[in-house]
Amino acid sequence: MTEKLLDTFTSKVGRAEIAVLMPVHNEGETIEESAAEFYDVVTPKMPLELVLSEDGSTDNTESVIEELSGKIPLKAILSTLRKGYAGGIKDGLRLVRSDYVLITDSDGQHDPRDFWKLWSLRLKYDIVSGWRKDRADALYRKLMSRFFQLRIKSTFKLPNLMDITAPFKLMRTEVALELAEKCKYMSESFWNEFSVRAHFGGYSIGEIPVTHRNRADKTATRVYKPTKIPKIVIAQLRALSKLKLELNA
Ligand SMILES: Nc1nc2c(ncn2[C@@H]2O[C@H](COP(=O)(O)OP(=O)(O)O)[C@@H](O)[C@H]2O)c(=O)[nH]1
Ligand SMILES: [Mg+2]
Repeated sequence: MTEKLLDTFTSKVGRAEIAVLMPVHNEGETIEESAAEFYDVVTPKMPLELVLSEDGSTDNTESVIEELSGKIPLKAILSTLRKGYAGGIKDGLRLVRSDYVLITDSDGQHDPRDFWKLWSLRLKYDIVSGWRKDRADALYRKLMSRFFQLRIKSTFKLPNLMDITAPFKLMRTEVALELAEKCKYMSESFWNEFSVRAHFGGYSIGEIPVTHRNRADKTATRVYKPTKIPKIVIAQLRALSKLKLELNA
């Protein structure tokens, strides 16, 4: 495995109160637009620590990020080994120096302007989460997500949240680090495990409706490819049992 770190943020900007962390895998078509969109929305009001955590891409993602780091200040990890969504988030969090972090996908499905809605609630809840009221994903993907969210909520007696797996969450960086480090079972559904661990850790979660758009490159999901579904379902059910065993012990 080779890993490369890029940092044009520290010398050009230095410090910020907010970081936006994006996991990135094979997003050569989308990453420049989605990262720049966040930068353009946030930086007129305050400095932004943009952190891109890329791994395992087989397209031109790496060179797009390298070029982008010359245009806008950012930090990036580029790794030849695929770490998965959870691994990407955990490694990216270690680069964050800001007090708050928004974790969001890099495929353009979230609208950066919604960041301000979450930001305004940061003192009210430990974790502010975007609720994808009209979720722009394939039907099978939405049904699967709903099934697992219901299972998780009833198994772990979670409060009645609308969208625990929403990949658009704002919190203090120390909370993100503490919870992410504990997540080890649900590699395909990081946010399910994260929300359960947040609940068990006594952290409050508040939701606010946000826009959910089609992927900017119009192609299907990187994670939940239809051919991988049976394997993912089995892995998820196994992970759920392990988490239950650990938390009941
Ligand atoms: N670092 C990293 N990011 C990933 C990996 N797999 C997916 N992603 C990113 O995670 C985000 C969500 O992936 P996506 O396929 O859109 O999942 P979906 O929206 O849940 O269907 C995207 O920004 C991907 O680039 C991975 O193995 N490593
Ligand atoms: Mg997506």
